[in-house]
Amino acid sequence: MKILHTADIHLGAKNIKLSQDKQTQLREEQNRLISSLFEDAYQKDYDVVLICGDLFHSKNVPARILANFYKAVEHFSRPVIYIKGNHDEKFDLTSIPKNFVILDDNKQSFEYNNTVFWGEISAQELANNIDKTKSNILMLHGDIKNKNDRDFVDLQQYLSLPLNYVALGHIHSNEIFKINNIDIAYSGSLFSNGFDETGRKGYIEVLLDENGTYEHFVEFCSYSYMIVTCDITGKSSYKDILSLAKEQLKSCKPKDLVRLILTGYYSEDCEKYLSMLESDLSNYFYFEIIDKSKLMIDFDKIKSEELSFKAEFLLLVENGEDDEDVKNKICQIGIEALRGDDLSL
Ligand SMILES: [Mn+2]
Repeated sequence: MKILHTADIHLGAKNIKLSQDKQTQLREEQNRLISSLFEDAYQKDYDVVLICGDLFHSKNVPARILANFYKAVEHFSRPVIYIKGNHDEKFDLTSIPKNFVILDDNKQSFEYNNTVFWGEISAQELANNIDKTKSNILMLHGDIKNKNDRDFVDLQQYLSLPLNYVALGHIHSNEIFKINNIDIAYSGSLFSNGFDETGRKGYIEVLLDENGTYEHFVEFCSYSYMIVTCDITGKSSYKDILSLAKEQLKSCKPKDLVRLILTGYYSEDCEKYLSMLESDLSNYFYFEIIDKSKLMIDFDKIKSEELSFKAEFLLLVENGEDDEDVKNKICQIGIEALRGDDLSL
């Protein structure tokens, strides 16, 4: 049996920080990706698709997105098995395609090709109903580690049962592991929806045969949110900063949403030309720079300057009664202000 395990698709989610135009483009891309997910699943002969919760972001998903999703599911024609997550608890699932199987309180299992898929079932009930002669796959949505999470799931109590695979949803990064010799995985979210979800996104391919269970992550989403840090300490010109930033951005693709964070210290004679840097580097779907770099101030050199306003300022602060840390902070901000720079407040 060949299974495509996904979760946390969050259809209808928006990144409100993006312009309306970019939001629309991203939404269209997600629609296209949903169609191609099920088309690929069909072409590559997956037997079933599992969706472990948070398929919808809220109960109000635009009709066009829903119609596109249901059409893709229908086209796949084999079972698409779904359990609800905390985001789609209240979603109305009335007009769904025939091959879309919902596991909930009313229907706790679904059997296909000698494999039983279980969802929304307590460990006790599962223990009473499980049939060892078949393959058994448990689907859960929740946090298995953090007991304080409202959606905590106590996985341990299921792990003495004869399960072949546990498909998890809720945590948005993918993770494959084994406990008590049972293969378990979080597929992670299919798309990311912000800079708090960086890295490549995709699904888990699970192969089940008489010898065991094998699974691996398949990168699928065409874009990622990427955060790249660039320490400009020691760079003496705009050209140097630009080439360092280019080097650091090497792993980013044109379809990515990229945040470049400048850190470190730059010398007084080095100009960063941030807007030029932004336009020289902006080969991405979305690009932003966050400048956290600070001016490196050679206090001794400034103080030795004659008839200098900056020198007068530093001496004034130095003779004050604040402690050293406060004095340094005042000097840093004062010199930045005198240069007309952004203040590192
Ligand atoms: Mn989620």
